Amino acid sequence: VLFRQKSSKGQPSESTKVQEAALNENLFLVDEQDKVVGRATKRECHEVKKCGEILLHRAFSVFLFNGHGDLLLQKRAAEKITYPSLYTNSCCSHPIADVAGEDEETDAMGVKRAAQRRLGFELGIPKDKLPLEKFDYITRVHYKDEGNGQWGEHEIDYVLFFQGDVPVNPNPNEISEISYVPREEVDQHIPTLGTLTPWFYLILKHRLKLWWDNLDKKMRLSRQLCKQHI
Ligand code: DMA
Ligand code: MN
Repeated sequence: VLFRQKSSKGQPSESTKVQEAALNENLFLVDEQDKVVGRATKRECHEVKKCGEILLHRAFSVFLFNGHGDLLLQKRAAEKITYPSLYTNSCCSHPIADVAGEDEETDAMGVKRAAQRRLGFELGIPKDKLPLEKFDYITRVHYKDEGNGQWGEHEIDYVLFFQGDVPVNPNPNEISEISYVPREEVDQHIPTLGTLTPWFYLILKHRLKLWWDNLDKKMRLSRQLCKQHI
């Protein structure tokens, strides 16, 4: 455990306010073919409706490996509105409709820009250490999870790999722990982390080890949309 955030009683903490403010950001709504069909706020995109429906939106999941090929994992801060305090992959978020360039679909440039922005915000990695051409767009995963019944996810999630030795300085409003896991320790280490986020669980269960084993080969796998419901 590299650091732990102090808990504050009474007033909503600074990080709770940050999380609530972010609910007003506009995300991209997509159809099942990942065509943009509109926009909606982060709040609207994560609210589970009475019928169990959740608006389908565009997202990304970064898997950040160091030069040795160890994967950075993070524990989400307790103040995250969705999936608080769960262990997950290095960094996840959404391209934002109001940020210039995050709508660009060629070579997944929009999500790569969003990933660069969020790796700066969540993990404190300087932008110049994260050149856009070093991100590998692996595939997209369509999944839905009803979360705690109030807040859930329904996304087309772009899986991005990035390998490099980058300095990290985690933002405690977002992350309460990080660890680097070597490939050969993943099976023994991950069960010690408790419940995982559903998207990380899904990617880990189906494809992560195959992709990880081929990190050096920069293997290009099928980019067709994988559809997974858990
Ligand atoms: C959303 O991640 C994206 C996926 C793939 C679940 P998040 O909840 O960490 O988003 P944010 O950091 O923007 O709150
Ligand atoms: Mn989402």
